[in-house]
Amino acid sequence: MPVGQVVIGPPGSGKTTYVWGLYQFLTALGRPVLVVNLDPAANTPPYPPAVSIDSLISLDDAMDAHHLGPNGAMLYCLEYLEENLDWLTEQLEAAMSHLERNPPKPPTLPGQPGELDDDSDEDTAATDGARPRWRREDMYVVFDTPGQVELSTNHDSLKRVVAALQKRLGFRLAAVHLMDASHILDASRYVAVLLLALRTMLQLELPHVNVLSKVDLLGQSGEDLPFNLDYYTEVQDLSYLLPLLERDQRTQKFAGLNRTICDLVEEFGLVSFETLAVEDKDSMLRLVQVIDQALGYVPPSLSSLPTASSSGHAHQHDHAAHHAHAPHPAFADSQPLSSALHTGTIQEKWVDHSSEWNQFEQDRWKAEGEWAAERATEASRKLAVERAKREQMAVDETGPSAAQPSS
Ligand SMILES: Nc1nc2c(ncn2[C@@H]2O[C@H](COP(=O)(O)OP(=O)(O)OP(=O)(O)O)[C@@H](O)[C@H]2O)c(=O)[nH]1
Ligand SMILES: [Mg+2]
Repeated sequence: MPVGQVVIGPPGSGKTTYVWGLYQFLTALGRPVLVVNLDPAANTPPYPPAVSIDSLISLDDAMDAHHLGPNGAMLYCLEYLEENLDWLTEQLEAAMSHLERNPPKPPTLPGQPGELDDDSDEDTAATDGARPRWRREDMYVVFDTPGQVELSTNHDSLKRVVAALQKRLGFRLAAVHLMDASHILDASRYVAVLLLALRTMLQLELPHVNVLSKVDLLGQSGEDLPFNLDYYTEVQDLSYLLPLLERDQRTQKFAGLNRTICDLVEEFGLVSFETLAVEDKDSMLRLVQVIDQALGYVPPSLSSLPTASSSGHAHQHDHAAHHAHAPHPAFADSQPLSSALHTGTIQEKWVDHSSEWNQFEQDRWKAEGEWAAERATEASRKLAVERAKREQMAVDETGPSAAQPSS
C-alpha cells in the first residue's frame, strides 16, 4: 500500500513551501516520493508535480466558464475533480508505476563505496540487477491542496477524493495541517486555531498531524510569548488562557464563549501540535518521523536493515525496529536525534535565543562541510594510492622502461 500526506491549512500557512521542502528532503533520504498538486490556482508550483489538477481544470477556466468568483470556482474545481476520480487514479497509477521502474540512485556519502567511482548515470534501474526496484508500499505521495479552509472543514469533495484514493489505490494517508505559528502570540487567535484544528480532524477522519508552521519567525516578532512553547503545542490546560482573554478588550465580552470552546477542545483531547521551520533540517526530520509514525511507514532504506529480533534477517514491517535503529546514513554524522526532538530546544532555538542558535548552526555546518571535504580528500587520496600501486605492479610486470614518465 502506498502512503501519503494530504497537506492542508489556511491560505499562506506554508503548504506549498513545505511540500517543496519535503520533496527535496525525502529525495535526499532516498525515498520514492511523488508530489501531486491539487491546487487549481497554482499553475506553476515550485516543485515538479507528478500529477497536477491543472491538466484537468484550472481556476481561471472554472471562473470564466461559470462566471464564478475565486472562492466559488475553487469549490467547483474540487467538485469537478471528485467527478473525475478515474482521471486522478489513472494519473497516479501511471506516475507510481514509472517511479517503480525508475528508482533514482540512493545517496552516498564521501568515502562510501560507489561515491567516487560510480560514473554510470543513465536511468537504467529497470535493467540494473544490483539496484532493487521499489515496491508499491514504498511509494510516498505528497498532496498539496488549496488554502480554502472550508475544503477541509465543511465541504465534502476533498474528503471523498481522499476516501477514493484509499479505496481504489489502497493509500494509507495522513492529514498534515499547517497553521501559522504567529497565531499563538494572541490568545484569541490561538483559540480560533484550536477550533479549526479540531473541526478539521473531525471532518476528515484521517490520522492527523497539526503543525505550527514558520516557527522560526516567532523570535523575530518582538512580542513575548506569555507561556512556553510546549504549553501551546501540548494543549493541556487551556484555563490558563482565560485571564488573557478576559484582559483583552476585544474578547472580554465573549468570556463565556471562550471558556466553552476551551472546554470543548480539552474534552475531545485530540488536538496537539508539532512545529516546523521549513529550512531547518532538524525540524523537518522531526516532523517526518512523527508523520512516519502516524502512517506506520518504514522507509525502504531502513526496512532492509537487520533488527535485533530478526537475528540479522531483514524484517521489513517492524516499526519499533525502525525507531531503535540509527537514522538514515545521510544523518548518521549529524546531531543526535534526541536533540532535535525536544520542545525546549525548539523554544530556545526559535523563540528565546535565535541569534545565538544561528551562530551555533553556522559553526556546525562549517564543521560538517570541513568533515565532508576531509572525507572526500581522504577518499581521493586512497584512490590515488591504489592507482599508483596498480601502476607500480604494471611496471614490475613489464620492466623498468615502462616506468619512465612520458614527458
Ligand atoms: N520564515 C518562514 N517562512 C515560510 C515558511 N514556510 C513558508 N514560508 C513563507 O510563507 C509564505 C506562504 O507560503 P506558501 O507555501 O505559498 O503558503 P501556502 O499555504 O501554499 O499558500 P496558499 O497556497 O495560498 O494557500 C511564502 O512567502 C513562504 O516563503 C517557514 O517555515 N519559515
Ligand atoms: Mg500553496
